Amino acid sequence: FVSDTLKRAAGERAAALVTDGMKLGLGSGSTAAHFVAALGERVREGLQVVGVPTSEATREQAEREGIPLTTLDETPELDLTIDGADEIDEDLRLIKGGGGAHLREKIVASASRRMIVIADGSKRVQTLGRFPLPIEVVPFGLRATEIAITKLVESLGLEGELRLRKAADGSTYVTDGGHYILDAHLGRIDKPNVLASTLNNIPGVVEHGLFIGLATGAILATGEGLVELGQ
Ligand code: DER
Repeated sequence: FVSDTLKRAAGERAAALVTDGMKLGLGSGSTAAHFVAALGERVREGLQVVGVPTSEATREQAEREGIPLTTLDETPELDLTIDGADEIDEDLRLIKGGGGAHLREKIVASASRRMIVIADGSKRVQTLGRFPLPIEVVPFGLRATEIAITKLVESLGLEGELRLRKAADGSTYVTDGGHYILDAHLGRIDKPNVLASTLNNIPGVVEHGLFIGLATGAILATGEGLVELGQ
C-alpha cells in the first residue's frame, strides 16, 4: 500500500462520519487534505456544514472545494475537528506541527467537542518523541528562548538538539501567525504531560506540538484496513 492510499482511505472514512449541520474544524497536512477533498464532494451533493480552516493552505483548498467557511469568532464552539498527526500514542496523545500549523490546529481542536485524528498506521507509536517536537516561538529573543527550552528539557532528564525550521528556500520558516518554529529532536518523551505543561511557561514559547487530552478518537489506515479508536 502506498502511504497516500492509506491517508486517502482515512480521510474518506472521516468525511463519511460528518452529518448535516455540523460545525467542523478542518485540519492541515496531506491526510487532512484528503478529508477536505472528500468533504467537498459531499458538500456538492448537498451536505450542510460549515468549517473553520486551521491554516491558509486548508482555507484555500476548502474554498476551491466550495465548503462554507466560518471563523472561531462567528462559531466559537465546534462539533468535530478532523486533523492529521505526526505521531499518536496509545492514549491518543499526539505530536503535531510537522506542517507548521499546530498553533491554529490546537486552538481549533480545543474549541471542538470531539477531535478525530486521521493518519496512516505508521504514525502510531508506543512512546512519543521520535518525531521532532515542533515548538512555535516568538522571533524576539529567540536565542534566550532556545537556552530556556534547553535548560527545561535537560531538567526533565531529556536531551536533544533544537533546530530552527527552515523554509524550502533556506530562509527561516515563518508560521501563519508570524512566528518561528524550533524542532526539538528529543528521541523519546517519557512524560509528555509534564513537558507539555512546563514548555508553555517559557515566555517566548507560543505553543508546542504536544496535543494531550484533545483527540477523542482516531482513524488509522493500515495495509490490513482501517483501525478506529475512541470516537
Ligand atoms: O502539521 C500538522 O500538524 C499536520 O497535521 C501533520 O501533523 C500531519 O501531516 P500529514 O498528514 O501530512 O502527515
